[in-house]
Amino acid sequence: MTLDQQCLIAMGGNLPFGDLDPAATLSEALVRLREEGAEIVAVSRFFRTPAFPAGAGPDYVNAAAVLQGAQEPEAMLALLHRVEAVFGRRRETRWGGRTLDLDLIAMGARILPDRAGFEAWRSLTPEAQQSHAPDRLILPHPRLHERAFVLVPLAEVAPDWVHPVLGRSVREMLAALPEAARDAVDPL
Ligand code: A4P
Ligand code: MG
Repeated sequence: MTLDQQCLIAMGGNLPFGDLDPAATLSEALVRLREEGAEIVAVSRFFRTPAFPAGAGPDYVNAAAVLQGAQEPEAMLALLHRVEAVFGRRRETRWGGRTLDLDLIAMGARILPDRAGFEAWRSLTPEAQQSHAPDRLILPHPRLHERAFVLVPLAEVAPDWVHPVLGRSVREMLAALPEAARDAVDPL
């Protein structure tokens, strides 16, 4: 697999879907992704993580996976959205509780829409982040480098992936986070 085809996804959920608790939903979502043709090459362990922002509902279960990304990024995001919908995902509040969130974290070294567009999303204030959701695909995911609930699982499956704008590997981005944030991410 060339670097540019390495497709990284983050998975999360903190609300039950029918009989499925969030960990079961994540497992079933992986089955469904395979059925829909995704080639999953690695999956991290599942982790229990405190909801962000603090107090925003029950703990999450988070994980990360590497997919073989022969598709265009937009097609991959559409697939992720289809699978979210199968597991009851509703979009009500930004950062609100959810049965399943599948985010496209990166596709190799691609930067979308372009460096300036990425930087504009990356540098939003926390308030603007909460009230503005992008209406198009941003890659890499503009918050990945700040989040232990993304980086801890990602470090198990893609420790050496290098952020094409920040120039740091997953391992390095994770090491830069406060120890308390890393320690709050607990394997199930
Ligand atoms: N969009 C643009 N770029 C991307 C991308 N790279 N990946 C668009 C996924 N989606 C992308 O996303 C909002 C819009 O961003 C969509 O139109 C999509 O096409 P969304 O999934 O509808 O809404 P969201 O999930 O609220 O946004 P997002 O960005 O996925 O939320 P976050 O920032 O990931 O936060 N706490 C813990 N502990 N664990 C979590 O997993 N997740 C969130 C969601 C909040 N708190 C959490 C967790
Ligand atoms: Mg999402």
